[in-house]
Amino acid sequence: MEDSRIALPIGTALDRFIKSRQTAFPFATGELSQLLRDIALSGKVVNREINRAGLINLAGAAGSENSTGEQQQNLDVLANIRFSRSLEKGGEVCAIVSEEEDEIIEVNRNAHYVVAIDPLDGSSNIDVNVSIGTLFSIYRRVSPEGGPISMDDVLQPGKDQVAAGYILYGSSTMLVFTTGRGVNGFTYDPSLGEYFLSHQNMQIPKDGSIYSINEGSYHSFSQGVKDFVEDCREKGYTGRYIGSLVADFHRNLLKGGIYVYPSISKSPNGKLRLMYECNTLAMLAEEAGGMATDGTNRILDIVPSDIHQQVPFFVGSKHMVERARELIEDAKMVRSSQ
Ligand code: AHM
Ligand code: MG
Repeated sequence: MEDSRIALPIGTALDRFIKSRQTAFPFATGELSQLLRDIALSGKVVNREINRAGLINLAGAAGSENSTGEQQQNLDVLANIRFSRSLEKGGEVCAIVSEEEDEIIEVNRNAHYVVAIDPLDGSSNIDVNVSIGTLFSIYRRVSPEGGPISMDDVLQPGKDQVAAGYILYGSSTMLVFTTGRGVNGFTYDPSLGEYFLSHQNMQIPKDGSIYSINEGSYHSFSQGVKDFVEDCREKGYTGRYIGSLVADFHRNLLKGGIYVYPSISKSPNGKLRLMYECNTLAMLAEEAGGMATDGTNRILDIVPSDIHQQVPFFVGSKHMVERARELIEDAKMVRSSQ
């Protein structure tokens, strides 16, 4: 077994990377390694289907709604099937929480891990050939294996994640993940059918100059969020909003920036889901030296009360997230003194 502290070279295959890091995983039994491999493999299958979607009539709406009442797309449904089937068959998972399912899916009672997943995020971009992504969070169950799954197994705060990551289906397909010892990115080589280490120990710049927010909702932002957007504009920052969380986050991770989905009138708690969108990226952001809050509180400290809970989300470069929090606090003080 290789020493997990030695950085592996660019070009290392994912499988070799996972194997060499296995001793550094919490509760190293090889199960978490296998779980990561299962997710990576399903990502290859989904990647293939996304690439062919226009040709095999997979684009478009499925005519059904997801857990939050949004229109499901054919590829949303398909990706959900691909990931849940492989997690079920893999045997390492006792429960799955998916954006596409109303209820918790109970799988193997003897398994140790709980997975929260958004199988395909960025629905509005699926049909128009714009980057989309898969997000996943992995927890260790707290109840004894063999027994029924309890809500305590599932509703764990993000700080208890043992691994988190995403697959970005972009101009190239990438798997980016952390097991709590730094963030590493792997680029998929479709000609070889393998992911290779391309981004070692990723660090998000502490300062950034990109802000990603849907400014079309500006009029329903709180005063603090409006002040923050104004601050970014005055500083001449660049506005970049793809509308695909994974893609917006990934760009900001590499270049420095902030992604914000605040509370707005039609979604008072924000739109994004704590368990399989915000916690996932919050763990990656913190592992890369960044920060994630709901405008006030650290995302990873929030104990979910519902599997599909939504929270306002501010994630990215540390100093930008701090600046947003400062302006939100200032606006609250002004309001309370009036
Ligand atoms: P989804 O899970 O239904 O795809 O919604 C999440 C997506 C994010 O990827 C993206 O950042 C956001 O919704 C865009 O929402 P909006 O169009 O309201 O700005
Ligand atoms: Mg989503």
